[in-house]
Amino acid sequence: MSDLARIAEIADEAARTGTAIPQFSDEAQLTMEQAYAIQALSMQRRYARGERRVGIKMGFTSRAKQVQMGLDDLIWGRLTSGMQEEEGGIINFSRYVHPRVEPEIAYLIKHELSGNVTPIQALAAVEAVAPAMEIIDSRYDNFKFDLGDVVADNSSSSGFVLGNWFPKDTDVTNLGLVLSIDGRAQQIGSTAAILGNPIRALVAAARVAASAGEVLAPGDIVLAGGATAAVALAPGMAVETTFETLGTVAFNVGE
Ligand code: OOG
Ligand code: MG
Repeated sequence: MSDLARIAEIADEAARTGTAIPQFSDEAQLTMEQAYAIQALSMQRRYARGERRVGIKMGFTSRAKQVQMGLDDLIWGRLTSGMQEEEGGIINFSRYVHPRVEPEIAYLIKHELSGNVTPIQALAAVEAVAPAMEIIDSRYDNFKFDLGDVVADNSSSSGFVLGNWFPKDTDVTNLGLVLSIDGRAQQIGSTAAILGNPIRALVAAARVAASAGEVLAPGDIVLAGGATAAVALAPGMAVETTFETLGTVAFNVGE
C-alpha cells in the first residue's frame, strides 16, 4: 500500500467510525496534490462500501467561513448518498465526531458541466435550487487543521440536509437567512456572502471537478459553501434555517 493509500485509510476509518485523529500535518505537511489524491482514495473506499457519489461541496466560499477557520483558499469535497440526512428528521449525533452546521444553497444539475464556464453557462446547466444546511465534521482533534489536512479529510463533508427544490430561475443571489438553535438566532446572513453570488461557487465547482478529471453530471448536487460561520451541534438541539423566499430547512439532533 502506498503512503497516500495508507493515509486515505486512516482518514476514511476516522470518518466511518466517527473517531478523532491527530492532524497529518503534525508529522509532515501534505501538498494540495497529495491531499486531493488522498481524498479521492478515501472516497473510493466509501464507494466500495456501497455509497454513491451524489455531487460535490465547495468550501471557504465566504469571508465568514475563512475567518472562522483561518484559511482562505477555496476547497472542495465529494458528497455521497450516505451523507444526506432527512429534512425534518433526527440526526444521529454519535455518528459524528464534533459536528457543526452552516447554511448553504444547493444546486441540482440538469446538463453536464465541467471546466471553465461563465456564470450564465453554469446557470443554464441548473435544474433547480434549494435552501440547505451542511453538517460539517472535521475528523481532526479539536476541529483543527491546515489546508492539506482538511482537503485530505474530504473538506469536512459529513452530512447535508436539503429543503424544497425551486425552479432554476429563482433568484438566490441575495437572500436573507437566519440559523436558529432551539428557536434562538445564532447566525444571521445573506446568500450574497457566498462569493458575492452563489452561482460563482458553481462556476468554481465545474472548474475543480474538471481538475480532478470529473464532471458535474445530471442529477448531481452542488453545495455552494457556508454563508455564515458554522455553529457547533449537541444532542437535543432543534436546528432550523429560514431563508427569505425559500422557506425553512430543519432537523433535530439525537443522541
Ligand atoms: C471546512 C469545510 C468548509 C464551507 O462551507 O466553507 C465548508 C471546515 O470548515 O471544516 O464546508
Ligand atoms: Mg460547507
